[in-house]
Amino acid sequence: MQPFVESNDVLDDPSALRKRLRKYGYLFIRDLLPREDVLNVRREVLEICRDMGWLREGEDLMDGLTDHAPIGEGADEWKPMYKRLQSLEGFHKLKLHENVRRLMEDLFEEPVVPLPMTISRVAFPRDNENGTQPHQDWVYVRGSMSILSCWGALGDVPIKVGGLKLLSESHKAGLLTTMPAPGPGGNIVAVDPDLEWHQSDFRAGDLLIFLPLTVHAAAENHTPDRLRISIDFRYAGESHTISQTWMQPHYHWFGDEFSWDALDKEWRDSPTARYWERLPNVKARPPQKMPGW
Ligand SMILES: O=C(O)CCC(=O)C(=O)O
Repeated sequence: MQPFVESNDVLDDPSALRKRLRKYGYLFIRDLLPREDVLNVRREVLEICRDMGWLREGEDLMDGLTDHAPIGEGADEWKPMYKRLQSLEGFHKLKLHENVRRLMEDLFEEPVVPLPMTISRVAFPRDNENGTQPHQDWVYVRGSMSILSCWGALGDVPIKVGGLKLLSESHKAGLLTTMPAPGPGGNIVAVDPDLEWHQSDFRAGDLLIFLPLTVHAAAENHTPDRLRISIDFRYAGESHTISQTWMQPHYHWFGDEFSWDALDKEWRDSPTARYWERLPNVKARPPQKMPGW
């Protein structure tokens, strides 16, 4: 395991940033988002977890300590937590921060569109076999092969708590065959043993940006009691096609509870709500079918 190659040194050099992205299949930028904004969202998510009875009583809320049996994504007990989480304006607003937008414009060399669907994982300890398995995002995201994924920890996530690990240079192998697997996404790809996994401690505000063919996975949580909470979202250049599916909230397939009408009720008048309707060029199209799917 190698640490991520940090790219803060070339943050002001768009062509060097693009070169790094092409070489490794990812960029790791420290402190791209304001730490306080990320920690505020962490606090709100942990308040929801506390209300659900998931946290160990008598502990500091921000430590996110649990003694609850693992609850898997999509389970009945998980749904009310996730509906409240997806209703947080601050959660959806993080991806719109100008630091992210500016970086994306440098990478795409044109105005950009943040994809509305924004994902959070609230992953329990003692549940590593159900973590996200090695996969490529394009299988889920579709649309342009250049759409960039961004992953950030909602809080400080040292290596022992897991975070995200990524197979450096794996995008150079093209689109890989998937097999069914447990955990979010439900698929796994074979990992090239000649390539190296990269992983580092994440601090609140750091962002890992990667190509849709870069293989990545949840790293194991080696603690007995720490929740690992994250955000992931995607960006496209405005001339790139986005799958219509990604204009919807995450888990919209669960029905009206997970529609924008249900989720943004409290902040409908804010600039965060339906921002994509005010963008001049959004190329949302029905998702392509994949051969064999
Ligand atoms: O956080 C996770 O467990 C998975 C996130 C992921 O795979 C992604 O951002 O594409």
